Amino acid sequence: MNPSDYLNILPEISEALSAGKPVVALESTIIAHGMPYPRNIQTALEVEEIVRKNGAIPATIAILDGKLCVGLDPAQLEMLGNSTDVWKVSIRDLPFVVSNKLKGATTVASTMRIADMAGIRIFVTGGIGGVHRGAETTMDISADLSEMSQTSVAVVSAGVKSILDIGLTLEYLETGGVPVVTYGQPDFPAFYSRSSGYKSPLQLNDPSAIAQMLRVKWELGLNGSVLIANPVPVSMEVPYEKMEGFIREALDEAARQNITGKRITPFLLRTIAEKTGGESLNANIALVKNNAELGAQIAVGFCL
Ligand code: PSU
Ligand code: MN
Repeated sequence: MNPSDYLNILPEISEALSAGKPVVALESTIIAHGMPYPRNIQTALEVEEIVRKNGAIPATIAILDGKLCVGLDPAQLEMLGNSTDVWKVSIRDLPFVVSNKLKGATTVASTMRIADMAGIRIFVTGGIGGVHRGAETTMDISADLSEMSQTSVAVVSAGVKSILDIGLTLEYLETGGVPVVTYGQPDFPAFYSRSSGYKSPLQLNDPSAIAQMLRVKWELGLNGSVLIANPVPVSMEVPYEKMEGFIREALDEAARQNITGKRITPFLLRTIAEKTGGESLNANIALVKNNAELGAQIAVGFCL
């Protein structure tokens, strides 16, 4: 078997790819483990619609029945978003979940890998995984970062959530040769907040300029991702200082309950959403939609 024998690409998507039309990959961990039902499904459908309105074809990626699925139908989305037995699949989980024909939601790392196999170059998410606070003792550094240094799929995110050590995450991306470009402002955004206290290494103000940079990077033979950071819309922002308190409480709670490894990110997301009484969830949904718009525009520019 070749890697491509494991792919199950919806006809609309494979036709678009062979015709050189814009396609945007979307992840499924955000649906299965990042947001509560039913807003997760509703958001996933709206995000696909936004990608279409902006001229690209959406390709939500997940693992079902031993296949790497590129593009899901509404029933499959519903199943992923409303089941309790869906695996969170990062790179190392891929062979186990595929060979045992389990249900799998893909993280940034595994979504990138599968998008690459399918030939999709632009991927939209909410936030990437990174270097966790305290990583100097836990060694908890997301496989998203190592993936970004090797796989040539650009990632549009709202920056990095401050459940992570943002400074160390930016350092790690530099070491991995991953350009970090913020759209439209000099500050690197912190997911719920437009500013993180860190300057963005790069700034570009127009989707076609971002598309051109991607083209040049890969034409130069420089493999790997580009992190495109898109600040949350002003009206939906939760200020950094306000989030910081909730994030510290969530981290303390995780330590008390001894939550580690792959469970930590979903645990923190859920706890923060509860603590902010839904305000963080509304911001999360708004920023993913905002990223879908930018990602589709970049994909359109990339295909010209
Ligand atoms: N950060 C967020 N929202 C998310 C995730 C991260 O702000 O939904 C998810 C993504 O799927 C990401 C994964 O790839 O968590 C990272 O998990 P880990 O830290 O276990 O690698
Ligand atoms: Mn981890």
